[in-house]
Amino acid sequence: TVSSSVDLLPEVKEFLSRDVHAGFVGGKSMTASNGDTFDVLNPATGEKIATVASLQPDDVAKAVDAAEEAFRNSGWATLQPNERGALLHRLADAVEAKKSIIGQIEALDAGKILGQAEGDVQNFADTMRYFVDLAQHVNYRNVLAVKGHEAWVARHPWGPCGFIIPWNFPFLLAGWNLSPALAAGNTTILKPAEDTPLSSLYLAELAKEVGIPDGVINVIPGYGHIAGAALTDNPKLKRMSFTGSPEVGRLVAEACGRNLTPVKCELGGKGAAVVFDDVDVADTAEKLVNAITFHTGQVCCDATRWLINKNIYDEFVDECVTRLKSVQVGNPLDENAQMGPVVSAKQKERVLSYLEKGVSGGAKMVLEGGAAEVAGCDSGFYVKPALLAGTLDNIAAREEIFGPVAYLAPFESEEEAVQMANSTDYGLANSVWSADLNRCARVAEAFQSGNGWINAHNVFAHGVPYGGVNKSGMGGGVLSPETLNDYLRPISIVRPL
Ligand code: TXE
Repeated sequence: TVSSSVDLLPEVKEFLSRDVHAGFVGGKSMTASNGDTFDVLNPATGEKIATVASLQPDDVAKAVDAAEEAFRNSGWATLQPNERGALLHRLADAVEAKKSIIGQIEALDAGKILGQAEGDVQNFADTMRYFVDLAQHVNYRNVLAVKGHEAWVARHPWGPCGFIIPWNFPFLLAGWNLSPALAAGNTTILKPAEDTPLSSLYLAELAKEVGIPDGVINVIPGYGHIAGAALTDNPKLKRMSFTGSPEVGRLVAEACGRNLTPVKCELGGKGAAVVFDDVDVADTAEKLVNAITFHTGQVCCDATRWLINKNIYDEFVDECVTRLKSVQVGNPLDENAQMGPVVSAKQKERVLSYLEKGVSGGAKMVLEGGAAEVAGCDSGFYVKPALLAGTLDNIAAREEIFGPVAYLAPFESEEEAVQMANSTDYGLANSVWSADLNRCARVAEAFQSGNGWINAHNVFAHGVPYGGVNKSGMGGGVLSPETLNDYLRPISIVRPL
């Protein structure tokens, strides 16, 4: 009944046909100690596509023990970087070779447009290769010139590292998080989000197939407050990395603080796009519309506050409205779909409630959003793009909505625009749009955020750190040489001569 122009691959059907998708610990599948499971739905149709083991605290403890055991005894941590790299390159190659399979699993599980899901799979492979290659060039014995002493800094992997990731980029974030830790020789425990555990479970099996030792990559599906909390509380973890909401980030950081476990948090955002009056209005409107509809606006670094110079405000808004109205909402497996559903009924509710709260708080509805109907997908979690306008103290301009909703506000001067962009507790990514590149550079550096983009939004490159400040995160971000360094434990060795 579902309007889908793509047939599921036999491997995907086979994968989904399992009775229970177990966790993967120490190279073996693991069901919950108490037998609990949870259902995974296809956001496009609301239909159940898998039953997944809901791992319990005692199961999580076993996963951390398995990672610790593998760190000590599997030989993984003591391989030379090139030997470890050869195995990880095999994993990256296998992921790339299975791009259409993993892409379909991800599209079904996360409600992601198929081409975008495949892009995430490719990004996983590219990220793993980037960190593996970088790890060949680390100075693992950095000799220091100290008068009267022989001294050096040696760098070793830490041990078992924990990762908790969200549902918006499940496979890509598995790659961004695991790659530096693995390339540096650590062992890992990954807790995927309960909405989207399937691609991580597929990955764990693939890792075993290519010869990554058992216990190096453990995947523990489960609820955040059960499996996630048990992982964060585990004192045997040497490092923790969390990606998700600020509310849960705080809980994770508190638990890690109690154990003095170093923690990296990548949290939400409320990014601004500052648009000056010398831009090509149609081109800029198109790019911002593409950014806010990409993965249905469930992107933490999105521009969700569009600050527009008052001279072009009306023209810009008209351009955006026309474009947003023509966005084709549909099943992610339908080749004509430009924007898929949001991830869950809960997320759909959240998006719709923010539209209501925004309007009752005084915002003007410039383009009415609301629930969207998609033929053949009556129970899917679809919403339409929406535009609100008003002052920035409105709740819809302050809080992260995580849907295809942008909030518009006019500005008069550069100074005012910067002040408006920075008037948020978040600090992940902002962009500035102008033909005057000196002005762009000035404004971008005045942003209080981890990332500032010029005449573009959502630009990533391996080597450029990506991460937030303030309520958007802590711990230095991801994707850069510094990230690899985070996963290496320094020890200073000194001998008086
Ligand atoms: O995230 P949660 P939710 C924002 C976005 C979204 C909102 C809510 O605004 O609408 O958060 O999403 C695990 N201890 N972002 O509720 O709960 C959970 O199982 C340990 C932005 O889904 O933060 C999942 O694996 N772990 C964000 C992960 O945390 C716990 C992406 C994220 O879930 C836990 C996602 C606990 N007590 C949401 N409770 C971004 N920055 O991209 C939950 N988890």
